[in-house]
Amino acid sequence: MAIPVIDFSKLDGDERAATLAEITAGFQEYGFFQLVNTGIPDELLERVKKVCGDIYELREDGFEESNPTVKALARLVDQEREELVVRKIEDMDWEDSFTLQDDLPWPSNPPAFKETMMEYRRELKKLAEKLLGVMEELLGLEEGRIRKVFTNDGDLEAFYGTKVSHYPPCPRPELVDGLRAHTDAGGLILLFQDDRVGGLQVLPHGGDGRRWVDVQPVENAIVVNTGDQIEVITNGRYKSAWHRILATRDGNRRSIASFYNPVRMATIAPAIPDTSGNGAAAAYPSFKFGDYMEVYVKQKFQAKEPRFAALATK
Ligand SMILES: O=C(O)CCC(=O)C(=O)O
Repeated sequence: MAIPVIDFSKLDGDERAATLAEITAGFQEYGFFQLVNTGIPDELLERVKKVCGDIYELREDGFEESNPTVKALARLVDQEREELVVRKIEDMDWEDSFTLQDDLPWPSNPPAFKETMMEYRRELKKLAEKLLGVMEELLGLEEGRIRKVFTNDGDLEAFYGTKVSHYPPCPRPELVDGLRAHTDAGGLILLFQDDRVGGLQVLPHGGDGRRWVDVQPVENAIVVNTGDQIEVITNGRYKSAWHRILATRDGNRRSIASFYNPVRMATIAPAIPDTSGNGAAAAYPSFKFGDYMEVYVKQKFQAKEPRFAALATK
């Protein structure tokens, strides 16, 4: 089972219907797919790789010297030398990351970082909005319906954040994950991952629920996945998928994840009828996204169903 790679440029041509069918399968059967020919200039993507590589060079010493996970792993390896029993680290991740939002301060070094990433974020936001439109069409919702939910009926701009991460080489990848398995909390996630260093794995909906599938690096592709809020809005039709990042011994994996989410005060509720045939058992609650996030931050690496249940009883 391989994660689909879809040529997004075909959406605007004779192969629109076939492309829509591929996107439907991506959302429903896998929860993840990759888009190529998105319209984002390769030249911009090359600059993004360069400035993100440069910024990590400035952060690298800090990661090695003071990252808590690096320290925890070093302690574990010491214990192993003393022949004590050691167990995999289950409460930390082997990653270096920071977040970009238009209204928060940005790193000023390297000088080209801010300008390049602002340009990149504008492109990704356009792509996210186009994809939400595609999703509305596929679900038979009126145009702009999901955006209306995300913006609290047009009161505010949808939340849009970008997480810049590196997963540096890890001496003992069997003792810690790059990022532990989770589903994403929000709406639509667009990920620009490393061209060469893999590590992202998904549990596809159409699989046996146990076998992790690699999201293979594809040059200049954008990986798409959906979060828990899209699962509720689509009444379970587009479920958020479990994914994780394996730590690797060699290579420093870069990933830039853009999150297009509802605002915290947005009311999230199913927008289409339940077609699962499971009746009441499949019903999702209605809640404020901010309330969901309060539960999510404490339970990110646990199953999502208790989170939905917690919101149902509020
Ligand atoms: O780094 C990645 O490729 C994915 C990151 C991710 O899943 C997350 O930050 O929630």
